Amino acid sequence: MSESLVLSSDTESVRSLTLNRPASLNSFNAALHEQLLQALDEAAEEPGVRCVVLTGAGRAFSAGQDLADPGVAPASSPGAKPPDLGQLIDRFYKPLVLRLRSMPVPTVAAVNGVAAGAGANLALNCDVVIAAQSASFIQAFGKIGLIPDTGGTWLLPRLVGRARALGLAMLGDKLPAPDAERIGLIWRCVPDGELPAQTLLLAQKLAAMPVKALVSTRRCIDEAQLIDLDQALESETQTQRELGEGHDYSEGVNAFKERRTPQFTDR
Ligand code: T3D
Repeated sequence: MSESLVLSSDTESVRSLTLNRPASLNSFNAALHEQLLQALDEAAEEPGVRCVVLTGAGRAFSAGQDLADPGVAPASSPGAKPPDLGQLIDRFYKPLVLRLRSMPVPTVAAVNGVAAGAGANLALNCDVVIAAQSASFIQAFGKIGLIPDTGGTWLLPRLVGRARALGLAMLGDKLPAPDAERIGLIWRCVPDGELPAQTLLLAQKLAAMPVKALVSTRRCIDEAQLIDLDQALESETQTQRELGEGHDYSEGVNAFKERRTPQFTDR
């Protein structure tokens, strides 16, 4: 039987998903897309999972679209039928981004090496991005005549502002992880050898927190980029009302008063 393209392992309530096509730098073909989407669906449905970590096997996080996939081969001669890249995005990349951004638990990208094209934007769609010091981010799309997809045009200016978004996307230069941290593209970078342990610490910390509130925080912050202040205040009111009725709010306040560690369970 062929080896799974997405390796899954649990440490307590943290589920780690590892992209596993190291020979082609974990680039995405249809099978990897299908397996990753299924793995994310399973994690979302499993009540015991309270944080999901995405990482890559081998020396890369992901080099984005598998450019050797016959399905994306450019027209071989004038007049030959070109590939429908829009269909590819509709079928695979769009559902992947929407799945990630609607996960009912926090998501962490542990960027272990180069993250290029859709691979970079896959990582940047996670709630918290931690990277090894030797990792890098490349908006490689422009070099092959494309625009940043996988949510890149939406994400990049929100993360680093228009000037840096355009610089990264138009030039397609390799951005080392320490610079990615400096300009606010990612949360932080850590020495290479510390990435697994630091990732687990971070993920376990998130998993022990009131994850329903954290996921609501993601939603409200994303929404607030699109609405005016009145609407954002209203969204905060509604969300806080709902969270105030939950178990985690009582547990958090009671634990504070009783000077004990809270046990959060809402999802
Ligand atoms: O196009 C569409 O279908 C629409 C969707 C677009 C989404 C996208 O993601 S577009 C962007 C696609 N990705 C890229 O353009 C990145 C291409 N790769 C690179 O630029 C470089 O490989 C890296 C900068 C990522 C790493 O460079 P380096 O020197 O460390 O490694 P390498 O030697 O280039 O690659 C190692 C192997 O991985 C090599 O195979 P080999 O020779 O050992 O058999 C290389 O061909 C393979 N590889 C790397 N990236 C891809 C890939 N194979 C298929 N697809 C790749 N994207």
